[in-house]
Amino acid sequence: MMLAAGMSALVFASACKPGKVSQTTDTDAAQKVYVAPGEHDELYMFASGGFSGQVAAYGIPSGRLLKVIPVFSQNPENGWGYSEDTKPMLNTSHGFVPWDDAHHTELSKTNGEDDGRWLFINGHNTPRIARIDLSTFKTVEIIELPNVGGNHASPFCTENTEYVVGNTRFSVPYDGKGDVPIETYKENFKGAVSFVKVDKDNGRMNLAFQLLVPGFNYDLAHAGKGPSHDWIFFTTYNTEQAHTLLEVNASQKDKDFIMAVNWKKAEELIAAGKGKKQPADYVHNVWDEKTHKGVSTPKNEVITLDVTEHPEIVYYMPCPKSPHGVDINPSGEFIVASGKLAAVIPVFSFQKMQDAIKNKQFEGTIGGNLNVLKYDAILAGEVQKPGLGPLHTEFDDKGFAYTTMFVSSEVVKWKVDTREIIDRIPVYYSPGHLTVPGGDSKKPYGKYVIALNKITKDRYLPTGPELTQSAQLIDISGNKMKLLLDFPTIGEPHYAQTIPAEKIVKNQKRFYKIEENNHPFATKSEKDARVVRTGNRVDVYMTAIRSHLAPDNIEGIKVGDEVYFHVTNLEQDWDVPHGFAIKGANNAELLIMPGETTTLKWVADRPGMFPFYCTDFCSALHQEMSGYLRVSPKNSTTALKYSIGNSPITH
Ligand code: RUQ
Ligand code: CUA
Repeated sequence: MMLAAGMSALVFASACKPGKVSQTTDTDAAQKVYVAPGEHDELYMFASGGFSGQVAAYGIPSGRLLKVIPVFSQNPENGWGYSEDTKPMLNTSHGFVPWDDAHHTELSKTNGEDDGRWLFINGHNTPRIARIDLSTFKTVEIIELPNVGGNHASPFCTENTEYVVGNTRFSVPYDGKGDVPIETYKENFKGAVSFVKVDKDNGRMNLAFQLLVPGFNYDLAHAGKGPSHDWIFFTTYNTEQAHTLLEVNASQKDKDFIMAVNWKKAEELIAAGKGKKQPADYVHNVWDEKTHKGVSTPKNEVITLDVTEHPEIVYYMPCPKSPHGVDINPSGEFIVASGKLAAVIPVFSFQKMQDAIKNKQFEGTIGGNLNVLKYDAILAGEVQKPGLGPLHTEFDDKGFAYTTMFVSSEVVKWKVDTREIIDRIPVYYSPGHLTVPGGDSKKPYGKYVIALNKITKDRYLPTGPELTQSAQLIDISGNKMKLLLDFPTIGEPHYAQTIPAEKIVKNQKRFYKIEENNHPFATKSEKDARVVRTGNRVDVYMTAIRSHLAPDNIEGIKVGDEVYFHVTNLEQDWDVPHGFAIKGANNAELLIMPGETTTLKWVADRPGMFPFYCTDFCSALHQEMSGYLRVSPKNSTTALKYSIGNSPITH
């Protein structure tokens, strides 16, 4: 019955679209979000694009979109996933996968604080974790995760980014064991928690080990900090272990669990050789900033540890009902779970949880021998009547928590110590995640909360059957929350993290040093520009500098030739990319950063004259930055020839 009520409330929220709702906006809201021309925003917000597979960077408080960073997607704007150099970044054990469902952005942390070095994001559908370098705003690494179906509880990092962690949303039989009847779910389907080690100097990721865990749906995660440093917490749902009509069958029980994992102990067990090597196919793609190329390396083994053999590293904390988000407050003492079908927000005490483990206050077991802690023994208190459909919580610098209510469309402010509700504000509509700057860290910056709304209905000009999704900026500097601004977002922002701009700005890379360019086809000076034929492969070593491409006349290309344009941007100055495009190119253009070399493959498909040109308006003579390539029939005797100006290029 409880279930039916919860379900219909969820359905109601998205089916019934109310008209204009009266609202209060702060009277000087415009001033608070106005960033005068030439001025910079105070914060960056990095939001996932959901099914766009991308990340978008916005300035806050203005809400201005600064950049879209392709991650698991191809992007014609800069050739990501189209150029020969970037294609390996989208390689997987399933081949080239140029799309994913990217949910959770996670800033790297040092001592529990956002350090502005890297941004991690999950690929949910074809399980992967990506790392973006925030000095270049570029995806520099993607690692695939084996044994996982739906990498949703991911990527969350431990207090010093020792690991980024991911867990499976859809439990599955482990790789290679999947050809079994679906109705054998209970015996054959399992979860796997991936611990990806992050090198503290260069960020390099490495799948260190996987914990094999019971076959539930693992939804979200957050690592502890301070006293809870050694632990990471995952929400579960479908602990009923249903495999069909989950909408009903996965909501039978009054309580699901938070799975608490002592990752420090797990790490020790692995170091002591307790793990088992298992065959597993996955790939690891790394961008090399010196060669300006991605390299994809297949892997075939993972170290696993079955937690049922080491029950001291995993405890289950009962939690009402189908919890979604799990969030740890800045001090690391309180663990907040948001049961999307629950009427309260339970707040657990880490200290009480440790005591309960010591005093063996258990109320059952899972998987034979994993202990379930007693709810009452570990609870600090409940936030009563918070609203409908609590999903996610973030924290400010003053001891308050902010929770989104998906069904009742509001953000609720409550006091962490006392669980008392302080304020609530409607948002339009159905918020999923929210972000407070530094809001999942040890030292929140506070000042704003940004609600990420799933449904906007009447808030914006219509755009066909699909309306934009949006963010709402709310001032939390006072006692009462005040709505300041609506701004549309790209794709579906699931999670976003927000960080003071100064932490990012100081690390910005302005250009790549040409003398450090180790691209195998780099051309470091115009006099080295050339065209080399090897059978039907033609390599064009081309340079770009304001305002010409060299060579700019090429003849002797024949139908069927595979032509590789390796374009080196010789500029050594900030913000002077050049572009490259040629007629009939069936991938994309290139956008080449200063000092970088990038390769475009193009096949000559017919005789004729093919103009090529720079696609980025780089100078007053940008329109002059162009050339011609002549294609002759396959059997023609046209000699290979290339030049710029009146004389051929000589070496
Ligand atoms: S999840 S709200 Cu990945 Cu909460 Cu989207
Ligand atoms: Cu180079 Cu336009």
